[in-house]
Amino acid sequence: MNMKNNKKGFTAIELLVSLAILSIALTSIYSMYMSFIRTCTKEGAKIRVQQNVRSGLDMMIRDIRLAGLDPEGTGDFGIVAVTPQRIQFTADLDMDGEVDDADASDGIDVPDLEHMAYEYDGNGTLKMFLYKANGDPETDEIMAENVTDLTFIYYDSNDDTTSDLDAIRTVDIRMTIEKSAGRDGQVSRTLVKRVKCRNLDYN
Ligand SMILES: [Ca+2]
Ligand SMILES: [Ca+2]
Repeated sequence: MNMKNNKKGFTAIELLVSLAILSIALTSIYSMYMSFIRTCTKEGAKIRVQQNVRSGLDMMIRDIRLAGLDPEGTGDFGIVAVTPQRIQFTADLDMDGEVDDADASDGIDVPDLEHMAYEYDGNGTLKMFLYKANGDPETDEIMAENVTDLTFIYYDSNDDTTSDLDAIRTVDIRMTIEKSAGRDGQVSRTLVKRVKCRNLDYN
């Protein structure tokens, strides 16, 4: 009987000790887990910011590459206006032979992107503007931030710089982006992208 009681007592203490150890273990696993989640979230946010910048710039390059797309041969599509900080152009993305009227109220879809501009505001932000078929502005969207410099340079078919809208065939995009380098603060990176606007050959 005594033996049995002792054994029971020992088991109870053992149980308490086990519970204590388990709760310490769980607490430390939980705190490790939470710190893991926090790190993931922070890294994820950083990656998302970088991806956003990259996808904004990739989108701009893709859009400029399509400038003047005119599969119906209407002659109504091409470069509309250029400055070193801004390029405005049209492209018949839905291939119906018309510059479609942008309507941002039902979301941005392909026909809304037929008359657009990219502009660097000289103050960190690259924006995309969408226009109505008649040239009235419809909406604008921030495509990249932390841009410290952005210049468009326009070339003709002989690779000479030009500001003649009909002569432009290639656009160089020179941009400097500021990136966070952790403890070291900000670092600048300059990229040059050459965009051949093949559709402009046919206009
Ligand atoms: Ca169209
Ligand atoms: Ca729309």
